[in-house]
Amino acid sequence: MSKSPRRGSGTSSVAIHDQKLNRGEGGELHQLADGAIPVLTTAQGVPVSDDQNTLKVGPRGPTLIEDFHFREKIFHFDHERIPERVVHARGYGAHGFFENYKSLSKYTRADLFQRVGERTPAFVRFSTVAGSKGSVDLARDVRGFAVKLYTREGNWDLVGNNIPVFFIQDAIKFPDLVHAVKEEPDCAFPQAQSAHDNFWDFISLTPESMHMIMWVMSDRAIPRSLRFMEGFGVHTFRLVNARQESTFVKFHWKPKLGLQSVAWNEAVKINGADPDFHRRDLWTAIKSGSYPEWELQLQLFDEAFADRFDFDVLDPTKLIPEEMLPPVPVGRLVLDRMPDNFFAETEQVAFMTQNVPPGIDFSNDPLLQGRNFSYLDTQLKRLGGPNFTHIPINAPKCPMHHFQQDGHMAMRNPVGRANYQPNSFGEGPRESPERGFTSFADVEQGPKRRLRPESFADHYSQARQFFISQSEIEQQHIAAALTFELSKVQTPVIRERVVAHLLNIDDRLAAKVGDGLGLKTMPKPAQAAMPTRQDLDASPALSIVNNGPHRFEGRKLGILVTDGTDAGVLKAVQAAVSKAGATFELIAPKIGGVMLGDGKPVAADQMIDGGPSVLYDAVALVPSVDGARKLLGEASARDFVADAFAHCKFIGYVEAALPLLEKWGIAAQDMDEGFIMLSSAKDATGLVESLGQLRVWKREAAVKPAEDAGSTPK
Ligand code: HDE
Repeated sequence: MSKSPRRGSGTSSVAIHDQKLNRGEGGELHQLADGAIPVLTTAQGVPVSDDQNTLKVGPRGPTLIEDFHFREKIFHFDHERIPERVVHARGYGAHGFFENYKSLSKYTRADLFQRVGERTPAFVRFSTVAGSKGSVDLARDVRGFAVKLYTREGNWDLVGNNIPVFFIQDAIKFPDLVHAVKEEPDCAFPQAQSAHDNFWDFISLTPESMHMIMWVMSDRAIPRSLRFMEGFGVHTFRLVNARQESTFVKFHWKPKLGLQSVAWNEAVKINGADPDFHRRDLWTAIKSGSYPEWELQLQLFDEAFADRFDFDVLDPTKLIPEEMLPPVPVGRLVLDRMPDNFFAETEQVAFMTQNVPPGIDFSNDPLLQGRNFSYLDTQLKRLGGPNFTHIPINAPKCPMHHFQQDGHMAMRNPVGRANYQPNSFGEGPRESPERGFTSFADVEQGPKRRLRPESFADHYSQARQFFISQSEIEQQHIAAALTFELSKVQTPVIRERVVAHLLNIDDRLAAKVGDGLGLKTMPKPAQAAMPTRQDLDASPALSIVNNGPHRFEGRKLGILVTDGTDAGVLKAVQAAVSKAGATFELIAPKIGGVMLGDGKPVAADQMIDGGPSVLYDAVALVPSVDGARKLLGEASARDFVADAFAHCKFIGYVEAALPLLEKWGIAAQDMDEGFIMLSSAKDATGLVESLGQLRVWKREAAVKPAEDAGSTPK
């Protein structure tokens, strides 16, 4: 080993200061004109002379503790992480605005809802619940949909989910629920998955969770994009107007581009191919100017409606069907800017259900009441002190005047003498009975007890209503998801207990899952506090498939190309996709690209291994005859096509692709309406029109035949 003094692999900053022109590691040129590049300093502002080597005694001697630059650098690095969120640790945020369609002054004095067209700045963080910060995006899970609105009368946080109901009815059960769903404490797996004993054990012993279970076993729990999900405030809240009149309200965010989910087998593969699939999708959309948008819709109702509604509006395991109480559109939320820095904004943002401006108030939903305690508490742990409202992402954008002072990392410090009130010096702010937040003066009375209200006792009727509101294919997906999840449960009695609950929801569903699990005999239906109501009408609004967006806008086509690809067809497909407001990627045998049939080179976005078809909403196979021949033995190309077929995607193809389809087991009779021949450039428009249906779900019967009902366990 050489004993001569060494520099690190980078160029030392001494050398950098000495030179006007320098070559970086990659050989690229850095222009180092005086003043153009700032001098590296310590956090105290001391200029640093060498950032490549610690201070040592002699070239090979021990490191000196007086090396304050090294110590400060490592100290800060050691403390870079803050505790991740106990739940919703994995998330992704974006900035935007909310804009009113109309004034809601009749219902609320909330300042942000008073003036038509007014925009309120917003920050939204989407999340999964169970996994840690580094877990995959396509876990089967509820998605958080937390919205912070920086109103002129204080921040309003609507901390919602993409599912309108919740697992439990009382906040005191939240730690149990979360412990159960997270990785098991001894082995520390499985990560970001509910498919394990502890979760299903808890669920099987908690019948109030059944409605939510139907939702999380449905395709809602594996959304295609954060842009294609609904959001819900879940609880009943109150709007309170200037006359102190209260109207109950449920908040709904409806995605402009419609709802869309992926298939479970697809989700599993996306997690491997691109664990950041949802992040990348949101980042790419916003950076390219395709701003996702949601409409805020309100279900507004009074005490009389609440009294005659079938269920208790304070029970967070129940929803109000939209057909019974149509939501009213009141404004739109647009996300148009990604954070400059993930940590500063998305990681440090502190949502709190108790952040409400005057005009918005709580109901007595016991889950909401518990949350109002939890969120403030959790910020202290995560952000390290009481001054987290000084962090820009959490700071209101309206004036603030109060006497709170000092504490860790205080950034805004009071000036003047009086830091209390009342005071004799005429200093500082005073409260305002007119403008200030006033709680709705509801009259409460009753014995102080730990009690679950009788009106919360029906655990199955809305679970059944959700199930019967789904299309057949969605019902099959629910049965398949339950079968998959319970197949990972190793304790047979837990599996049976869940099936016993399903018997209270729908016999066919229970039979299907029982059969899928290979139960020899069916259990008895679980004991129910109240019998399941059979008279609730289906609610068509609850289906994703029956409410398709009928357009390909915002979606992505994967186009497989090879050397010799017909340039005319390719260009026509690209143009038609762009015209529909969608995007495409070219997938080629090599990332360097291909030479098209017209002799022009074109760059690829992905090589076939790096761009499996699960990353696209649909595919087009546009190889040349020779290119297709070369792909015949290529396993990744086979998967590309086989997965697109199995996941019921639309497949555009040129004649030259037929040998590929045939070789990979797709015979002429398998080619349903989801196969669209691209004989010439003219066919591209037809292809893109069909793509608006998003999936050919009826194909699923061919690729995944339904279980034989005759084998139903007795
Ligand atoms: Fe949360 N929840 N939660 N939650 N929740 C948190 O707050 C809690 C519940 C939701 O992107 C925590 O800052 C309790 C329902 C979202 O930063 C914590 C109960 C709904 C987010 C907490 C619930 C939610 C959280 C963890 C039962 C949908 C992420 C970190 C009473 C309406 C917000 C944090 C973000 C985060 C507590 C139930 C949504 C521990 C006690 C119901 C979207 O305070």
